[in-house]
Amino acid sequence: MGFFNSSFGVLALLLATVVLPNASRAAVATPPPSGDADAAAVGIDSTCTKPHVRKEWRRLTIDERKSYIGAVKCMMGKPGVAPLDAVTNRFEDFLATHIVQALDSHFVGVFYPYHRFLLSRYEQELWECGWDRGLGQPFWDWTLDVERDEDLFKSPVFDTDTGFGGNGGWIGGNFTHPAPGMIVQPPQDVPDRTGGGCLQTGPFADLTTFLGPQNNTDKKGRNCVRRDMAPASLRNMSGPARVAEAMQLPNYGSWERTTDGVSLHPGGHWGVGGLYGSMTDLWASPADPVFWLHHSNLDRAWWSWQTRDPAHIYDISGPLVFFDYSNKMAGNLTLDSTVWNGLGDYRKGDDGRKAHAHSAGRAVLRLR
Ligand SMILES: [Cu+2]
Repeated sequence: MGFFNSSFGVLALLLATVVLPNASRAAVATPPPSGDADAAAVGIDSTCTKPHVRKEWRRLTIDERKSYIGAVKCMMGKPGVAPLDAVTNRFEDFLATHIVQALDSHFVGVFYPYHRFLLSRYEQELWECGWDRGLGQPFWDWTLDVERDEDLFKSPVFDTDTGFGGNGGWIGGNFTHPAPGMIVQPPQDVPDRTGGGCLQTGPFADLTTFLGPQNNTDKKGRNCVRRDMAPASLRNMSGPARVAEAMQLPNYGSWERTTDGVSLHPGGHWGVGGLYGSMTDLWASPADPVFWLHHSNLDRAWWSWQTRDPAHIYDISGPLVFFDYSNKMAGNLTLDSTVWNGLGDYRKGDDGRKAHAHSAGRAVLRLR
């Protein structure tokens, strides 16, 4: 089955549908006749002869893994451009963007295109920081780490030397009775959680930020990145059975609603973030660098679903307003909708251009 075996070598499609409809449609050929071949083979963008190859983390060489981690650290050492005191580096520009736009980009139709675009911008920053331009943003295939509970803790993705470090230390409490001072992130309990403390191991041990928790963008105290791994949650929401089911969903509307809210997307977030962890934070989850591997796999899943059926390639729908799946408050996303990443606020009616003005011509993530 192609979803697991294909290398997902493709950014060709990246901006092909919703993200930059006018600029890219000219380069877009007829949708592919069938199957899950890669973009070059199906003629999505015939101008892309050397697609960047996104690989599963454990398919990278050890040197490549270290190089990727070095590129993330490089971003953490570069000045940020977001006009917020709490942003102290380039890595945090992306975190700030995700916080400010969280309620415009989750449980809405634009969820997938928004994150595809953000991921692409992050990927370009990695290249600026020395990451191999032949390689794209690596992904974490959740299905490789769910057979037994211990698989998650032993995953090369969470290696303390050549991965993103392990779990946080144990902190008690539950959804209704959290430990003093702890913020519960998901809307329900996560009984299989195993940690909750600050990230203590690996290349990002003791990582902190002023941004978050949740929608905080003020420069108050620093918070640590927390992990609260929940192996059963990962298995139940993002395991092979859920992926197989998701691939059968008939249209973008059902794909988006199911995988964004119920299965694949929350699975990867809760599997690492549990009850207290950063990854379960709807706003500030990109504080944990492993966010980008999770979302790269989610983007790969979307691509796999898109290329399964010619009718899927340009299929787009879903609410314009947070969780408005019955379209009571606003309409549906279309291929002509604008997608942008920046610090402007969709909810105040800012369009992409105003977002640029809003951040004084220094949009955190510029449309190109
Ligand atoms: Cu997100």
